[in-house]
Amino acid sequence: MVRLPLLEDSPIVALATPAGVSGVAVLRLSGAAGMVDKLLPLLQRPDGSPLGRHHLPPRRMQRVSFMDEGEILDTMLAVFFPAPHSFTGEEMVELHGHGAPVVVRRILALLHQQGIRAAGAGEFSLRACRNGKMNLVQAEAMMQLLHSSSLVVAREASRQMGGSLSNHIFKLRDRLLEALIHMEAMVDFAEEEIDPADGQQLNRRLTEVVSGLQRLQDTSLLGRQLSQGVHLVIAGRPNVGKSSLFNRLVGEEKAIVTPIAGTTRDMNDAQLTIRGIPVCLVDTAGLRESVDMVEQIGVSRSRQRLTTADGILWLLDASQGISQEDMEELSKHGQEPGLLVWNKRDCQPAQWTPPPLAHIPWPVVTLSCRTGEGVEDLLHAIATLLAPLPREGGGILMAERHRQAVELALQETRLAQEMLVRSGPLEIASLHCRAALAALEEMVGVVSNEDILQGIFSQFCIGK
Ligand SMILES: Nc1nc2c(ncn2[C@@H]2O[C@H](COP(=O)(O)OP(=O)(O)OP(=O)(O)O)[C@@H](O)[C@H]2O)c(=O)[nH]1
Ligand SMILES: [Mg+2]
Repeated sequence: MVRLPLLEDSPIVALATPAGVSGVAVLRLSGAAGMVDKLLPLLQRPDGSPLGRHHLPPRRMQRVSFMDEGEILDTMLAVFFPAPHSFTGEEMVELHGHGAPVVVRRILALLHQQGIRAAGAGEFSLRACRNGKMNLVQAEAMMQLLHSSSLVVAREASRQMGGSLSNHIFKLRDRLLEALIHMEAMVDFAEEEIDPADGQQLNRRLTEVVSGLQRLQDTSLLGRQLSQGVHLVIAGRPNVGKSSLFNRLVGEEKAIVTPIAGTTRDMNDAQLTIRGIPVCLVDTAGLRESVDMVEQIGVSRSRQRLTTADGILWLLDASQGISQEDMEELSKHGQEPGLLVWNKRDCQPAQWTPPPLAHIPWPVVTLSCRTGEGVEDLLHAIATLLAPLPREGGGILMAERHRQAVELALQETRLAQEMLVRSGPLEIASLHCRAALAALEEMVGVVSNEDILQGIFSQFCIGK
């Protein structure tokens, strides 16, 4: 891993748009005050006169020519962002030129000759964090936004970029800090009798922190579902058309389909979005007792996968009806969110309706993977099944690092509270309080550790 220079403000440049032929290529430059003076000798005004700093009013696009040995290399638009009113908080310039890879390479080489070096991955964002333009959680949300697999994730990431999650963490940190100060004041007066009202007030403060952290921790599963996709597992007896449904929803012939029962053994999965919800769709081996060793392993893995599913699509064959085995398998999963899907609708006459199944509380959908009839209904039913996913409101823990920080802070605050309730040593309670505080501060980057910063920013794109 390339290590980023952490405490540095030397001038840097990177291409902010994707490499390759494109309509426009945007180069971003950032550095300490005076950075722009290194760039000016390479630029000219459209009338061929030299370009001075005063020709670049803040945040206004100006036409300029980028010069190479007295010749115009590219005509472009330049925008100057004086410090501290820029993305990084440093002096910045954006150059919007033509997206010609050879020209971009040459421009970069000329800038390097001027002492403006190539930026490392995430170096702009790292500087923005260091200069207080955003906190660590906001920087991670920005990365999450760039990589979001669905609109639901993108919206939550945008809210977090705006501070929805970090503001919440800061509030909890402030409460915790008040509690800690309170606690330490009590330690200082330990010889005197602790006023019960004082103890109660402290306990109330800690309870507030615990419930705030608990509410956040309760969003962990949702956050995992958002960032990795809701695990939707297609299950049922062999040959009912599970792989056919999988292929239809994924939109390609990914899984093998044959008339032979027991075709699928290895599980297949695919990432897709259904009505804006990120889904990890899983095709499994048909459930039955088998003497074939390979199939047996497939079946046992399918059963295993069913236990961790966020939602189940239980497929039945309309030409066969429901079997005793189906009923037995279904009874194990009735408590989980699921849909009962009757496939092969085309094998039945138009007026056919599925038999009522009193013991299964799941909504019923009928469709045909062969003709496509009913697939839209299924998509609608899936979206309804997964509807509890948030469409608004903020503060969902989507990153593993955030989940761990909140869990640790919660655990430590509870320990502090327990110590207080049991009238244990206040010094120990205050140590737990400090540990909780440290976890929250590390999460938002109030205190930062170089390894954490390296781990986060090295995953960013260059130019961000
Ligand atoms: N008529 C009709 N046949 C279908 C439909 N869907 C699937 N089939 C057929 O049913 C057979 C089994 O389909 P698969 O998708 O392989 O079934 P599966 O549930 O994945 O089977 P296993 O992998 O063995 O568990 C194939 O011959 C499909 O062409 C449908 O809607 N109508
Ligand atoms: Mg199959």
